[in-house]
Amino acid sequence: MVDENLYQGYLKALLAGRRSECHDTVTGLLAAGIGVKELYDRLFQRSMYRVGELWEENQITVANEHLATSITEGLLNLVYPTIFASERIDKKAVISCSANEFHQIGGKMVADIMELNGWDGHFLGANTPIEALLEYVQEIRPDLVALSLSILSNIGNLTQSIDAIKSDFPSLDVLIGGQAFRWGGADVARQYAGVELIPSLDELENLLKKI
Ligand code: B12
Repeated sequence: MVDENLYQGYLKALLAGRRSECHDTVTGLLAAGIGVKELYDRLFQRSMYRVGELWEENQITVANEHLATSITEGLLNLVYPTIFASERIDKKAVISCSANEFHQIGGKMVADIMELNGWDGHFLGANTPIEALLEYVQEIRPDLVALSLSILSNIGNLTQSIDAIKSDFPSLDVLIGGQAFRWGGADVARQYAGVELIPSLDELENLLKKI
């Protein structure tokens, strides 16, 4: 459904800040029945990864990147009617980025996939201090916690969060994921019982279907 032509047109509009054109593309895809994961992976993730490359190569400015990020974050909410229409299954997850982790779009997508599968996805967003995360887990008592990591150098903050969760809530399952693991860190999951590294939204959905 997201063919090359559509993707290239969308990317152009995103980089030029043509918000209404991006909006129309996404509403058109949703009206045509695109799946949430396909929309996320093939349009939003692909275009934001491209934004990152262009930014790294100094072909676009920080302002262009911020604009593309802000447009994408707004468009994510267009899936609300779809994800909240799923039948609820009385399960809760807390999803968060580690302390000092400001990349929040991937974590938001994880929360949305949980909602799509009937879970309540409590998404805390970027840069959540460990104490605040623990307090919220204590209050909500979720069935699992999912943590998102984009910058590998932040892995110390992630392991501190896992240590703290496992110390206060030893039987609580923790999922970890995010693009940081493209560069390393996969051994973290093996150091703990009940911590699993999930490489994609597809794998996440497979796992949710088994719980
Ligand atoms: C937007 C952006 C920012 C924004 C983020 C704002 C926001 N509201 O989120 C801001 C401006 C804050 C930012 C800052 C920085 N950024 Co930045 N950023 C990006 C950019 C362009 C897009 C991020 C994004 O939304 N991607 C799209 C999402 C959908 O992809 P995703 O996060 O990978 O998520 C997917 C999967 O990983 C998965 N997933 C994610 N989390 C989880 C969790 C679980 C449990 C599961 C199952 C799955 C899962 O689900 C998603 C869907 O498949 C990326 C480029 C890129 N490659 O992504 C650079 C990028 C991540 N940033 C980078 C860098 C270097 C930085 C800075 C250090 C720059 C600086 N010098 O200040 C800072 C660090 C700030 C910090 N401490 O966090 C580098 C990282 C390189 C590296 N090797 O670590 C990248 C790759 C850019 C680049 N090419 O150089 N950034």
